[in-house]
Amino acid sequence: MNTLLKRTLLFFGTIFVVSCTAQQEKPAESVLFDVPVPEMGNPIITDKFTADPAALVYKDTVYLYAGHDEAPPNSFYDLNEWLVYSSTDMVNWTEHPVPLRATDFEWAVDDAWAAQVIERDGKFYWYVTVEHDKTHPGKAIGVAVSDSPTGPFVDARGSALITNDMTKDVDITWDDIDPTVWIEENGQAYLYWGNTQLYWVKLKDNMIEMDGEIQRVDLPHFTEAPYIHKKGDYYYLSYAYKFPEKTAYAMADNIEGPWYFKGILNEVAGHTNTNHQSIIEYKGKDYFIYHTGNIGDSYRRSVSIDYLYYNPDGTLKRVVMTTEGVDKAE
Ligand code: FUB
Repeated sequence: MNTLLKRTLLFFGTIFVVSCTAQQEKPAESVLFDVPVPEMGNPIITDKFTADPAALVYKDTVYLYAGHDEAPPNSFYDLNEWLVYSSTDMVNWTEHPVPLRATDFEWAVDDAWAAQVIERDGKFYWYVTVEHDKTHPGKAIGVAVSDSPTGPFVDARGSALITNDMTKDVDITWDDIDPTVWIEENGQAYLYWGNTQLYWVKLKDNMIEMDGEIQRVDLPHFTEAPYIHKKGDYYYLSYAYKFPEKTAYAMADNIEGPWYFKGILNEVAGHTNTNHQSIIEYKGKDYFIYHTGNIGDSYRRSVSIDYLYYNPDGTLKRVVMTTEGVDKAE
C-alpha cells in the first residue's frame, strides 16, 4: 500500500471513529421516562441475611423479628440468633441489639429457626424453633418472654414447650417447627406449628403451658411455615406449600376450623427453596412479608415486603413480588 493511500484511509477512519464516539456520548434523547426508574426497596435489609419474618404491630410501631442467616454461600442453614427491627413507616427499619439466641435456652444446642412474638397483658411471648439437646433429640419449640418488644428475652419455662417425642405422626425429627400463635378475643390462646404435619394446641392463660391435647389439621401439600391472621370475620391460615415452597392458604370461620383450602397465594420466591410469610395490617394497608434469596441463596435469605389485597368475598389476591417494595406508610 502506498503512503498516499495509507494516509487517506487513516483520515477517513479517524472521521468515522470520532463521529461514532460523538454519537455515543450524546444524551440518549430517544429514551423517554413515563415512570421513575425503580428504586430497589426489596429486600428491606441488605447488610445482613434475614429469614423467616414474623411481624408484630404494637402501639403504632411494627416490630419485625427474623432469623439471622449466617451460612456461607450454597451450604445449609446456619442460624444462631434472631434479630429485631422496628419501623413506623414500613420502609425505614431500625435494628435493635440481638434480643435472643438459640443457646439462651439452656436445653437447646443450636438452630434459631422460625419464630413468632405475640403480646399479652404488656408482656411479649416469643415462640421459637430450636434444636433440643440429646435429652429430647430433634427440633423443639420454646417460649421466651420480655417486658419489651425489643427484648432482651429470657426462657419463660426452663424447658421446651413442645418436643419431638410428643408428636409421632411423621417419622422425621423436624416436624415440631415453625410456631405461629393467636389469641382469641375471649383470651383463649392457640399455637399452630409443624412440618409435613400441621399441629395445634390450646395454650393456658400464662402462655407457657399447653391446655389440652395436641390436634391436627390436614391441608393439601402442607410443608411448613403456618401463619394465622384474621381480617373481618375470617381466619386465614397461610403456609408453605410443596417444595420448593409456594405459599398457599386456607380460610375458616373459627380458629379451630374447619379450614377451607383457597389456593396459591404466592409463587416460589427468587433463588430460595423455602418461604415463610407474615401478614399484617398497618396504617390501613395490608402487607405480605416474606423472604427471598435474591441477594444470596436458599441459606442466605432476605426479608422483603409487598402489599396484600383482599377480594370483596374475603379471599386473597395473589401476591405480586416486586423490586420496588412498598411506599412509606402514613
Ligand atoms: O430457617 C429455617 C427453616 O427454613 C424455617 O424454620 C422454615 O420455615 C424454613 O424457612
